[in-house]
Amino acid sequence: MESNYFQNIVNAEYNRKYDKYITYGTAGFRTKSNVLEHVLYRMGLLAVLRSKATRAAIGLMITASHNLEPDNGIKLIDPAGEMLEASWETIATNLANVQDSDLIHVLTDISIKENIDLSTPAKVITGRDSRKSSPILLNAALAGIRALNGNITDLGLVTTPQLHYIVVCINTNGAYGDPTLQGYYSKLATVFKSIKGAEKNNKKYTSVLNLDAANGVGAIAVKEFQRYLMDALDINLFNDGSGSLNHMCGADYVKVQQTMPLNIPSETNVRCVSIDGDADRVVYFYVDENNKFHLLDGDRIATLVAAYFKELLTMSGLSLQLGLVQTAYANGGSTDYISNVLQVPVACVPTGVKHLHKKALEFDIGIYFEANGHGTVIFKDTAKEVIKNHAKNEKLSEAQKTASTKLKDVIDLINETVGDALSDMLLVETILHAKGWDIIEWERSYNDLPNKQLKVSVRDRNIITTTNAERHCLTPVGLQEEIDKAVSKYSRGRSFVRPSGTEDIVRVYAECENPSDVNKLAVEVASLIYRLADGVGPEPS
Ligand code: 16G
Ligand code: MG
Repeated sequence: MESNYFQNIVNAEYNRKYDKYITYGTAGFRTKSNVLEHVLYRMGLLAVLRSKATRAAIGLMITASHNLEPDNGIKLIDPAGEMLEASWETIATNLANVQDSDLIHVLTDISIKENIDLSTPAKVITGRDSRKSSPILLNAALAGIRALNGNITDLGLVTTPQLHYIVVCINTNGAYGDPTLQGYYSKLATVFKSIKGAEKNNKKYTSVLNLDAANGVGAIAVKEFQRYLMDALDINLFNDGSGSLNHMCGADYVKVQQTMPLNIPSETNVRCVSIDGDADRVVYFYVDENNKFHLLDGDRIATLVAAYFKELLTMSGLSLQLGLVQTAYANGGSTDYISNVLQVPVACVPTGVKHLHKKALEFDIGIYFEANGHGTVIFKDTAKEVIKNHAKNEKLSEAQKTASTKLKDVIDLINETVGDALSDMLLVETILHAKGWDIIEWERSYNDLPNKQLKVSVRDRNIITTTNAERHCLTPVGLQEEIDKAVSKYSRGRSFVRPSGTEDIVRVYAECENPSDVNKLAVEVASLIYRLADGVGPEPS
């Protein structure tokens, strides 16, 4: 059957027109949009095979997240809402790079090696962000899916987390939720309103916030949410799609530059939120009376959420295992606070959602967040069952009952399938409201160490290899020793380097106690890379 099955896939329109090697990286393929058409076509083909292999619906999202407008990309979403399984990333890379004449052969090979029953029906759910190049790339993907007779549900303009959500809803036959966008908005907004109750404000908490939607697809989702939330949250929307995507705005810009995004008014102590171009990351920030910028990033959200869950578990009398997962980018201040004050177990894994998600699955309630604002909370099915039954227990005290009901309800506020900027924002708002905190109170829980990130261009970034969750550099030989020497000069100093998975550069992270030293440390380490790893362009200074 194999040779016949693939006979319709030859399509000159989607021949390979670009011969640079392209890799399925941290979050799929991501590069200049004008070289991606054949890749999208091939990923349409692959999505059909993946669907047949897993006998479930697969998601295909066209986005380059926080990258600027000229870029685009694609990620495939596995049946349980997770990132594509690692072994298939290699398959995807291979398929994207083969010559057109080898395509049928490679597809046949995949179907044999993966033992795919080609008569199994296939279903692919597609979505795209708001980039101008996305419709063309979507057509290429749809052509690929159709060439192998896959069934298509195209959701049109959606955030990445909305697509993850709908894939899971479909694959659980609606048990996770109604598999529509209306279902998504309604599930989250309903539970948000019900937990928050009729009181809009509470002590220092007010329901007003300024939201920077990065001029991305998240702006559409925010407008929809506003209809469902009604006046439960007063969102002032900025960068709503009328300006250029991710340009001096959005979660990545705010996190890396540690500055206000374009267009957000500098209103003293007003809670501000930035999401990224596909709305799977969120950070908070504000400016104080001295016009000083304050960032509350993924680490802050993680600690706020961990403290809230710990409190609810203690108050409800449940002994479920709570854990938090971070990456090397987590600020040392947050890690100390989580371990020493909250006393919640904390794990460190390599960058990339798939690593955090996997580790978080080990806990009954696993909270994971990257400092860049990507994260969520996941619950073991058994934990959900325990919480549900506990909330029904008639013997509980009033306080225990309230806490366990809150715990049960808050599960529905969380998009467990992947980090979701808007669901995370609703969770943060719920917690701040419950505590009666403004953003200043929230920031008070611990002090971040001053930190700095730099990029270094080198001839081949893969020269840099790391271990120990990217905290230790293995090659080039000698680099780690030099970094150690540099770090030892600064109180509470820490620095690490790693090749980016999304850009052709090496990233440097540095933190230390004294704000005036952090630049020095970052530049010192960046110069070491430049010298020991064959830097190109100007030396960092
Ligand atoms: C992608 C990852 C994110 C990671 C970032 C690192 C997903 C869905 N997203 O955006 O988790 O933090 O890449 O980028 O996995 P870098 O390798 O360029 O530093
Ligand atoms: Mg994103």
